[in-house]
Amino acid sequence: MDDTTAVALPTAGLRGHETRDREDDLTATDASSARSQSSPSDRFERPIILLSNREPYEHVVNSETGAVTVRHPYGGLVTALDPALKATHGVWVAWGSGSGDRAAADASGRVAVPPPPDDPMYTLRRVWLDEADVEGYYLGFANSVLWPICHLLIHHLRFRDEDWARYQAVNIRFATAALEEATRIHATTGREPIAWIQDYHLALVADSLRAARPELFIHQFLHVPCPPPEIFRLLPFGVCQALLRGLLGNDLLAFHTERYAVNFVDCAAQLLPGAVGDRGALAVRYGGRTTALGVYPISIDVDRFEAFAAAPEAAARASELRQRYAWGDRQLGVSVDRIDYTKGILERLSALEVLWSSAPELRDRFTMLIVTAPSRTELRPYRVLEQDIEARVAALNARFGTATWTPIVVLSEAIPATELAAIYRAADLCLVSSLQDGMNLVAKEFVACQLDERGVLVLSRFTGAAEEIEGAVLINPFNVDGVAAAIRSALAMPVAERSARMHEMRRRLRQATVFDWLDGVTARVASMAGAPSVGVPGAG
Ligand code: GDG
Repeated sequence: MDDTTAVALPTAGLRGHETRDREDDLTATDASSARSQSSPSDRFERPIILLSNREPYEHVVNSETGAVTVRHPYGGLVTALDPALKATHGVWVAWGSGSGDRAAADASGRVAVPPPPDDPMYTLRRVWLDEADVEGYYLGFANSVLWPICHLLIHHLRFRDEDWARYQAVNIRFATAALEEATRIHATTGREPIAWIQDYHLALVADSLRAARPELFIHQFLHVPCPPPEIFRLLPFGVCQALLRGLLGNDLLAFHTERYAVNFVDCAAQLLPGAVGDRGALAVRYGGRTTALGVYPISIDVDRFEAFAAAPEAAARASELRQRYAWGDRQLGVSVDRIDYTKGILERLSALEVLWSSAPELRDRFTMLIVTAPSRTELRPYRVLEQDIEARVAALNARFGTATWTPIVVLSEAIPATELAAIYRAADLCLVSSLQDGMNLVAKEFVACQLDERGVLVLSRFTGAAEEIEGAVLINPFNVDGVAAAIRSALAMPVAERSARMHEMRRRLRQATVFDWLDGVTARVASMAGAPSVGVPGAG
């Protein structure tokens, strides 16, 4: 989970303004719903030590005034996990990436959060990375090796020994910080904490924690897809094995879909000597222990998005957008992504080109609003993609546009989530064309904000969301003609069918929010954490 927006504390209200500056915060906004303050975290009777690459609170110094503000990246993940940490008074271990982070923390990198004027409720333990660490661990191995491998887009793979060395060193640093916190918590409370690791940046941490503290219950959630062995084995053999061993340090390793979990079983069974996989039970036995695999599709704070879309300002903004782009029988499409090659943005533009050339009657009748957020711009493929998108949009607008109609409208400045909700509400169609996507939260946000139930979700088959959501028009983004045909049929879909599909999608989404996700994960942890993992005779 990576991306961009920020909120200056104290926490803003519903219309809180956000400024974009970096990856993880893209789902950012402001106050979380009342529901997030309660329930699932109550299941954690033991304190949690959560580890993630990005931190939940970042101190930033204004270079001109010297004033320090605190940014709270309310992504779906932070919104869900911050209350769990608050309830158990746990510790969140993360990269201290803000310019004011060191000054705000003590000598060990600890700072109590949330910061004043709120009451501090848990400890943020910052891990310090220098420029070479960021280059090798984050931009290098995590985002130029694991990210493309997990998304099967291997032509973007760029493996370098020095990045791998940095990745290992930084993972050990995270593990060391977590172990210090576990020792401290145990000494002060007499309770053994639970470690919860987030995502692919920290694939080696569980193994290190396990070696140093065998009694610790460790689980990890992977937000990205898990590739099949044919792809995973493109990594150097020793690297493959180290990553698998690292992840098998977990008691519970969780994914968005069963397909990813099965892929992991296959990778371990085929590529790690001594590992025994069980596809049926979703478990891997290795080194005398069993790692259970879980399937927990992540979701969004549905109430929060609905409330944004229902706000009078959002209703006014939505009707303004419709008057501008969707008056009469005209229709408005929307897409929202970080600029990332996994999102299939160029393929989407190709499909739109086919659409407007093969169906000239749709010119001036269908406008596409594309919300794009710059991402990982330190990496060349991301900069090149940004330029390519700009050039393609300009060419398409020049080819099909008229004095009164612009086919593709791009919004690339910071968009607050409140504005995003209004855009989702106004749209007749949402186009998600990811080439691969662990889940894709945009699809769920669109459904949550469709209060008028008029829109059609056109969704890539290769998202985790497509395996969960029923009622979308599914597409294969590699088949550009097929995508164009799907858009055409979505635009022609009768109102009654659209509304029936959207109504059902909304009903189901309300039963599977991010808090249900957290509830599912915590229930499983609670049921397992009492029982240490079982030794399996004969497993290597
Ligand atoms: C990773 C996995 C998995 C985008 N532009 C703006 C904005 N966004 C928000 C969207 C959405 C989020 O960014 C993107 O979430 P996705 O799930 O679509 O994709 P990733 O960033 O790649 O997330 C993914 C996720 O982790 C969770 O596990 O679903 O598969 O790749 O929330 O709304 N938000 C605002 N302004 C923008 O301009 N406010």
